[in-house]
Amino acid sequence: MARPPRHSRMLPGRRSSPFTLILAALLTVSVVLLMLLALGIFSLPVDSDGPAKHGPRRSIREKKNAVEHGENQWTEVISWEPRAFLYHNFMSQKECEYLIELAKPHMQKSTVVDSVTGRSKDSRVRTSAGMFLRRGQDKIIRTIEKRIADFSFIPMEHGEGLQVLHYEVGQKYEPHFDYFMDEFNTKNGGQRIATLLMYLSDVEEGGETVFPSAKFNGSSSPELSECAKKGLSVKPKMGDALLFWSMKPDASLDPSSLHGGCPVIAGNKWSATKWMRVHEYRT
Ligand code: PD2
Ligand code: ZN
Repeated sequence: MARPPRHSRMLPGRRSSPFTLILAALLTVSVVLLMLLALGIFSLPVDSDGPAKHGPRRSIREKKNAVEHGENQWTEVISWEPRAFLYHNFMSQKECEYLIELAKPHMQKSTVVDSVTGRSKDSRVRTSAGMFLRRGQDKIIRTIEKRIADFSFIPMEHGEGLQVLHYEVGQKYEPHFDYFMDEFNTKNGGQRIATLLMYLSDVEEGGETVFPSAKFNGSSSPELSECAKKGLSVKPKMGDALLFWSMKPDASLDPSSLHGGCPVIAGNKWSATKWMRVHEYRT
């Protein structure tokens, strides 16, 4: 009887075991993935604090954040006297809408600080409605406050709670200083050193922030209201934030920081203010 050939295991046509097939499939998938990674077509999701931050590839979370906050975040120098900068697309539309919805049910007529007694009082100088949020109130607010600290170089602990403001047609905030003239209000945290004003909505007409004592070349855009033409002005745009300093780098008060909110002529204006102190502010 003829014996079976010695190398029958190697003969073509013999079936591979399921284990070999699975191994081969896994190997093929790994090779394809490695090739895609090498070509940069596909990237692994890594934590945004991980190494991908420093390379050309970004994690899915980083890309989402970039889209939400607008890839086009940029800084415009508004003036050096006073020191004022406009951070374009500082906040996402979602964040703006979140602050408005949070504040809406609690709005009350705004007040001003009496320069003699230091107490809040009703005034025709400021006709908006507003409400204070607690510092670090929730995750979204903490994220915004962390961003404010990063952009202003002033620690979060120096900030007062955010104040959300609403102006209807005709409502305004006459030119004023954000720093205090009384001794009472500086006991906690010292003087107000800087303000970050966030525009939570666009305004059809009016509502500009005006600096009547700023040094500037006097040219102004035709789309500004008459009030805004009386100084250096910023037109509100949803998501933009205006940082200006009430004190000079030598820690003296800066009178050129005089500023106001022009009357709204058409539409509605929503803004949020973060006042920052020289020292830590206890809430
Ligand atoms: O909401 C404004 O435009 C505005 C203008 C001036 C707010 C403040 N000041 C403020 O909150 O101090
Ligand atoms: Zn102000």
